Amino acid sequence: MDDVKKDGAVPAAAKSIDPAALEMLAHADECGIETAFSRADHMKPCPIGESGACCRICSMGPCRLVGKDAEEKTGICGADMSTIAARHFARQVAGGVAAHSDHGRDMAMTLRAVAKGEAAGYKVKDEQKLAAVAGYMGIATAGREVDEIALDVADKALEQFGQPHGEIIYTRRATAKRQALWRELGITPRAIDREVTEVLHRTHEGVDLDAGNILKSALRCSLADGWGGAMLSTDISDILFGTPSPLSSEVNLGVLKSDQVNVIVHGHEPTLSAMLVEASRDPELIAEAKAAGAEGINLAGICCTSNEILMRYGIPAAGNFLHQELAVLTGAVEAMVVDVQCIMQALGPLAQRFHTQLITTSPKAKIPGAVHVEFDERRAPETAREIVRMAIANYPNRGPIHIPDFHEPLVAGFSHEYLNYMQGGFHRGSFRPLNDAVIAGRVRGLAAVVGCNNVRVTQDEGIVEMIKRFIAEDVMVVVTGCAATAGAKAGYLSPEILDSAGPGLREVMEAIGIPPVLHLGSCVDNSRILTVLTQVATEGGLGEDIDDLPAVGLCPEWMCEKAIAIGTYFAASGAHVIFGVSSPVKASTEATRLMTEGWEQLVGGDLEFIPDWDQMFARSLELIDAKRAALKLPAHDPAQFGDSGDSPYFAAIKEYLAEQAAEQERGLETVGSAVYPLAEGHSHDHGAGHVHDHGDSPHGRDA
Ligand code: BF8
Ligand code: SF4
Repeated sequence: MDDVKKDGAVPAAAKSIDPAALEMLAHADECGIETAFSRADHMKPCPIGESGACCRICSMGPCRLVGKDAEEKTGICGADMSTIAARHFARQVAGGVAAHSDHGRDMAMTLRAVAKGEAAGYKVKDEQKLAAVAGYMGIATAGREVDEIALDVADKALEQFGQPHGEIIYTRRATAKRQALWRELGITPRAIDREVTEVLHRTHEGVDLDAGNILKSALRCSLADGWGGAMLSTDISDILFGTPSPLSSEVNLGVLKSDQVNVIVHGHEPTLSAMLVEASRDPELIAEAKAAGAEGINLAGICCTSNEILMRYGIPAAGNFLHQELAVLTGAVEAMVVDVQCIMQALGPLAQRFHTQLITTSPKAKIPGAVHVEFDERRAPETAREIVRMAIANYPNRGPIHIPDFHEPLVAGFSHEYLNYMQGGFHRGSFRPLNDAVIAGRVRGLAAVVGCNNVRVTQDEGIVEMIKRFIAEDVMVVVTGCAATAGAKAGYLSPEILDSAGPGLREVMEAIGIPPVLHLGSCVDNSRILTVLTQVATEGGLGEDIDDLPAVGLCPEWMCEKAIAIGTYFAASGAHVIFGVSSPVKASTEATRLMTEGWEQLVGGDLEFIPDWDQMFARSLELIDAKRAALKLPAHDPAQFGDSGDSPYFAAIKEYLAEQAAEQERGLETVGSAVYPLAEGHSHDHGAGHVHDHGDSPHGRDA
């Protein structure tokens, strides 16, 4: 993998493992159009900056510490390599926390507007989740109106950003042991904006000059994301749009339709895209699309906005981060609607070479070449309709199209509430069956495979390799973000994949009734993983805290600051975390030591960078097995279990998918259908005519 990358141009076949991407890259070459993949051939990473050895904090520099004795050198102010690397890393954490948390703030602002009756088209969709969140926040619910509670929740959420005193309230959702440890170390986050500001202050020229101390402030800052901004974002999205429960959909560029108006949503926030879901199903607009010569309106997603509306509405995913340009290259996208984060500026000039209308919607994120239609929650349904109409009007402008015929079925929509429900129902929800399976060794451990695509490594390869190898070794996998989309494109989020799971894992997944690879949502939904791990730790039998669990977190293809923030908050929460690609502190032996042994001693978790997939996987199993041994659990023995037949549950899913495929053959729209018959009150929304059997509610107990 990475050896191919060292000398510039990467052979075409090594750019991606996704056949749709390879087909589109060949098409781009034929058209003479550049993409991030081809630009990466001509833009090698700067080895000094890549390794953390460049400081550009002040204008006496930039100072670059290079050469054999680089670690003995200093910058002009005397800053040594460990300070320079740690400072840069901490600023990456602050950047990531700022991005996720500002997204969380916007969600809280929308909830506030809803509660005050000022947001047209939105409402509190999940009252049970609202009550649960009010409970975490100590807000009374008895005898109160939904909007009153929602207003208090929104205001409490907004307080978390700038409160002058106290601790971020959601840190109380961690285990008692973890809370005490954070306090003892002085890393309990106080307010979200304050932690970001403090890292920027400390890493200004001439302030904190001790790498260990700088990195400790990075830990505290990251916790303001994981147990602050991101967790609030997940919760408020669930309140407004529904807590996810499993549903089926499809993924990859083949979800674009040659005969329909294709609208792609791309970015991270679900607010406007949820309204676009409604608009794309509006009979009046569908009629207008037909009048323009199309068969209908097809909404699809890229990046985490995609995950948000996939998880709740079953809207298909056109791809992950590196698919954004490839989608435009199909020539079949009438409008690409972007909000914030992970949007390439290259989309501006690229869209102008096709008929695609690039539409920016956030005042925080404008792109040259795009039309700006600003999102305003007071008139969101009208904005969404306006955008869909722009797309319809653009349909006749289409030139030749090239849609690669690759699309995979997937099941998404696993919230921790649903996992509780699945393991015991509404009143008895728990993680007991999973904990017992880990204790017995049927499930060897748990792995979270999350994060981005990065052109410096073969697209999706590391993510898919890890998922494939983990489940074969009886390790249960949860996925989020672009990693979830990568896994889905390779077929690993389909129930069929149970056949690739090890015998112990297979038996347990059949018994519980969940697949071996669970899509938990977007990148802010990594907070769901913190909740799951905390609940597993408190369920009993696997120690007392996250650092006791046989679990690892992996981000094989990390790209941006948000990924760094996520990795750091998992480490600060006690998890062993491994990133691929390249270490941003590799130039400093001391910064590297501090983030591995140093953090392990402090918080029980750590952050390692291992670019080689084989070594990454071997290290993951080593960490999982070491935790099993420390808990005095039996060593994993795949021969001990096995030969389970298909449970009625999986037989039902397979039958369901077959039916769905048949219906699609007949031209019926079935994407987004519920996989399981669930109670009312669950999240996914398929419009009129969608009915459910009654049963237990998925909104079970919470950690
Ligand atoms: O927030 S995984 S490339 S889209 S940053 Fe961006 Fe990375 Fe994708 Fe989701 Ni997360
Ligand atoms: Fe150089 Fe120090 Fe300025 Fe950094 S802060 S650029 S190391 S002089």
